[in-house]
Amino acid sequence: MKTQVAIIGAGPAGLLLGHLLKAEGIDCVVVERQTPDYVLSRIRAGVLEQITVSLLERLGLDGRLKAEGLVEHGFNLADGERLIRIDCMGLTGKSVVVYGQTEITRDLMDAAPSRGLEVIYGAEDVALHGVESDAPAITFRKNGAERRIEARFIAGCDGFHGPSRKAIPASAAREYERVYPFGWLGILADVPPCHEELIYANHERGFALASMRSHTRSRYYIDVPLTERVEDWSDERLWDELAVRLGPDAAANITRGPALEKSIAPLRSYVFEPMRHGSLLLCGDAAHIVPPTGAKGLNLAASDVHYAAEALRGYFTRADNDGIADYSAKALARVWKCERFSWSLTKLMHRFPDDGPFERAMQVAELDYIASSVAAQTSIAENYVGLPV
Ligand code: FAS
Ligand code: PHB
Repeated sequence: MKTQVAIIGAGPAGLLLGHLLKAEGIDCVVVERQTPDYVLSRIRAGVLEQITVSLLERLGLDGRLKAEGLVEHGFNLADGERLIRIDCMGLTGKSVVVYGQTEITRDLMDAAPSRGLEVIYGAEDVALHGVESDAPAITFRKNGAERRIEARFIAGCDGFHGPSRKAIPASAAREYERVYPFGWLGILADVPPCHEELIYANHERGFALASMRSHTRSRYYIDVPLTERVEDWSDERLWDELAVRLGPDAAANITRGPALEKSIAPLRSYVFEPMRHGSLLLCGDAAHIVPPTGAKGLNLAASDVHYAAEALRGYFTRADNDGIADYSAKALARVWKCERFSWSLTKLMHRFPDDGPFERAMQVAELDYIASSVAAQTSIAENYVGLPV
């Protein structure tokens, strides 16, 4: 089989890139290890920046997003005594949209057949070949049969654990990583949110986040030591802890209900450079991971895909190779700014095991400063709604 771009991974990055390329008449195929149901079962991001919304608008795939997404003009930081509201709309003129990653993936998945985007699910042992040549290929097994796809480019959209990054020789790569000493225990429940906007809380017992998926479905998180197991946390124990950490005002509005999903996600900051090697471009979690504190993971995947689609469009429609040559530097410039924001907000809102009184005093002072400074709030707001692409 021959195509112009072989895409590995049918998460948001791979599906979004596939649709953008098809819309430009560029031939591509998406190859995914899991089944559609498995991909949709993963509960992840919830907050969309304008770049993500605009890509779905451009594809005409924003119907459900517009109907069901919650436009949020601000969010809140809680320090155990008060809510500090960050007025994103007032400070930046922009908002965010609360709409689950699962729903975006579903919209992209459902539209693929009618738009001629081929997605091959259940592909086993995907391997990359000849990424340093102009004629790379991927091989895989499907229903026991060996398959090979030859392409001009490979887009590695296969997440943190996929094979694409590993196809770049260590001698050409640089990695940066920080693993955090805690994970996020998340619960999804069909209960109304406790507040109309997100609340990120730094309580003496630890971090909590009150988020949502709709007016009737909520998503909450607390940070837990890496030794914790999800079976150690009954729904009741988790609702009790959320009520304490989010503070009495939010707690008074918490509606409890059975978990539809409950899981612990590890947190890390990670960047892999370069994001292009020969004919291989990396997009999304295949190249970088952020702690979810800044709600950047999914949105960075979207900006990578925006840059990659522009570069590939230039190559295939104008024989312009500059976009391909500039892709890595351009994508990494935004990646690093988002890594900084996600790391700094994680540092501000979590209690680290090695923190002493001084580190706690710095957090109190920074939250105090944010509460009293329009400049500080504007900086947070412009990062949260999404830096320019
Ligand atoms: P994805 O990981 O979503 O997709 C990669 C795809 O490649 C998967 O479907 C996978 O099955 C496939 N794949 C992997 N190996 C393969 C192989 N060998 N062959 C073929 N296919 C292969 N971000 C936020 O903004 N907020 C959050 O709250 C949040 N929570 C998260 C919780 C968890 C547990 C994780 C892991 C991530 C979370 N993220 C969050 C980040 C997340 O939303 C990612 O940024 C987003 O999924 C990135 O999308 P992709 O780059 O498409 O990677
Ligand atoms: C979510 O709703 O899952 C969510 C929202 C904001 C974050 C992280 C996760 O920063």
